[in-house]
Amino acid sequence: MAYYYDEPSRTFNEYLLVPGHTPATCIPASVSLKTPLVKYRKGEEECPLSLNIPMVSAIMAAVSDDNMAVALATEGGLSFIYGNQTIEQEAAMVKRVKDYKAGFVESDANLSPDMTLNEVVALKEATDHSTMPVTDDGTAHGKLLGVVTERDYRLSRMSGDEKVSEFMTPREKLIVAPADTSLKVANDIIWDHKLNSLPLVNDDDTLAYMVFRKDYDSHKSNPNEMLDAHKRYMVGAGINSRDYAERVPALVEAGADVLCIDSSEGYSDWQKMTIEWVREHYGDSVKIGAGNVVDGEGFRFLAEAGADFVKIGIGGGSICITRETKGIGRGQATATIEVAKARDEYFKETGIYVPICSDGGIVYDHHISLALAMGADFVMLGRYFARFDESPSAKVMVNGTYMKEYWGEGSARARNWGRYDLGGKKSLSFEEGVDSYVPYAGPLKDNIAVTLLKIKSTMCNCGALTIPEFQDKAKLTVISSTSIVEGGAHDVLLKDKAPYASNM
Ligand code: RVP
Repeated sequence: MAYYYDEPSRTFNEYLLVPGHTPATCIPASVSLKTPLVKYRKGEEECPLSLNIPMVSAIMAAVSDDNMAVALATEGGLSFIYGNQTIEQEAAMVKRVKDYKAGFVESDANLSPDMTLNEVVALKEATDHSTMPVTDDGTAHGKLLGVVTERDYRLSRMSGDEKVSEFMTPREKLIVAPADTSLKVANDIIWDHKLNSLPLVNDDDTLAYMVFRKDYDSHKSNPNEMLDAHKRYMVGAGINSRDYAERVPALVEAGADVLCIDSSEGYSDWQKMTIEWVREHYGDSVKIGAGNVVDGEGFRFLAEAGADFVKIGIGGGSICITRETKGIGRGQATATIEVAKARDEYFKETGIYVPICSDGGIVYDHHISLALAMGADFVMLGRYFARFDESPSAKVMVNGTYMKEYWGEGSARARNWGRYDLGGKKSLSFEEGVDSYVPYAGPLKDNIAVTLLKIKSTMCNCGALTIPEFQDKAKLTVISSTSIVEGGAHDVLLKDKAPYASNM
């Protein structure tokens, strides 16, 4: 006879935190959101890889490319580059993140000397950059011949046909520095000479990077940056349980800091075999997460198989229709609570703490706080990040409002058969995801600042300065459907329909 659970499975929206005592020392500015990403012997050793904020971006083509990875690592989180692309493409994205030197810009607005003023203006509009290096071949790494800024031309007085070579500031008048100049020294030169930018050149006078005054300032104001031992941004990468023997070496070679098997349902022998292959070839030096599961049994299976972290969630994603098409899944809150219990039991038995990640279904910022309180070490978000400038998808105007495109990995658009693989032929026979729009929300940095402040404030309401303390002290209550109504603005006529949650 089938097994029946006694309780219905619940979503985050059905829970609230009941505040605890807040000591005077407990203020958002003192809260640490540092959290483990991979397994370790808690109490005996330091976690070898921690996140500075408990947020990672989803393994999705509409969410996590190298651009998103740099933006999120800057804020203390981590992206998992999507795996539904060729091995070469994914490895190249990982490498671009690892090669990215914060503050050292590979110019994407470059001129050749025989381009015209009209072309300069068009390039400025297209890229939004007003400082443009001039190189012999018009590329970011050609021989440096000069620089054009807005101070070099006057549109009202000059003909659009005038050549760049006639009005650029030529190389001999430029202050430049060698390619291996540190960011700090580059910044000193910028200040000493009252410059806005400084070209860094190689020995043969080809252009290496540009350093801009504003970038140094922003580098200094990101204390949470996720950096590796060589001060490079950290990045994760998605893999599947089919081509791992080729994909994993390429990603490791490219510098991926952590891998994650991307599957809609991970309680399977394929995941075990993938982890075993990684252990056999790399021991513990390559970190690999697995999932997704929704109960304690699934967690234990993957923990015993050697997963470095386990991801939770089936069917809760905003673009996911797995529950409708296949009838499998579980309310995200219930799944998180049960897996957290299994994680704690496993820790008690073995001394090994396997971090867990609640993946999908985060609609409001406070859902992140709930997931953490329920025992998640970090959360994975797709829709949340898809809304920002840094996501790879197109920004489009729909009915007078800016939107970003956002589609599921199980949609016909993505055709990510690897994620839904159950053996057999390599194809996606039916859809488990949809193609959609999400409201455009601007830069990641601004949005994440608000989200983190809300999480920290909630933690203070519960008297907690760290995530483990929060998990220890949290008091959670299931709420009735009428209290959910009471929780929003009610019985008033709203003047402004703008959503009050930043995460809408
Ligand atoms: P959300 O943050 O609610 O948008 O959910 C993102 C998550 O949804 C992903 O991390 C993944 O687990 C899941 N997903 C991605 N594609 C699909 C699908 O097409 N069904 N689901």
